[in-house]
Amino acid sequence: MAYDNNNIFARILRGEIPCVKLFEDDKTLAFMDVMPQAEGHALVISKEAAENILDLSPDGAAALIATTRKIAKAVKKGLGAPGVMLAQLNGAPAGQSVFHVHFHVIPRSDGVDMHLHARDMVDARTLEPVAAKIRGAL
Ligand code: DGP
Repeated sequence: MAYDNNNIFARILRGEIPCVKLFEDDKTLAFMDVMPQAEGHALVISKEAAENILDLSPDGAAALIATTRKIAKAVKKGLGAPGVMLAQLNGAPAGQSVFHVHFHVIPRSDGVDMHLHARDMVDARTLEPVAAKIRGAL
């Protein structure tokens, strides 16, 4: 499948759709997931036009991992998360629903189940106070 320039994350990168931003550098962007599977669920995307990690350049993959690690540390510290889950889905059969390469960073705690993947959208305004805590720990 060819990369679709109008996928939702490409539109966020172009500033056509808002996001609750956490961090940005020349190769990556991190922001809050609007369909969080847990409070503090963040996404880290590459600025390369790549559908999945298999299409991403080695340099782009290295940058994506570096930022994912940075955000995971901030989620752990800023939210006091005992565990942090990283997920990265390649292709619809693997559960990918937005076809622009990204990592999920999901805080986890004992005995707290995750919500279903990409199911329920929250009001973006509710994400800002959580994002502020993550930013504060970067
Ligand atoms: P995946 O299924 O791995 O491609 O995950 C895509 C994630 O993107 C999913 O958790 C829901 C989230 N998502 C979908 N649309 C938007 C959006 O417009 N803004 C934000 N911030 N997240 C989105």
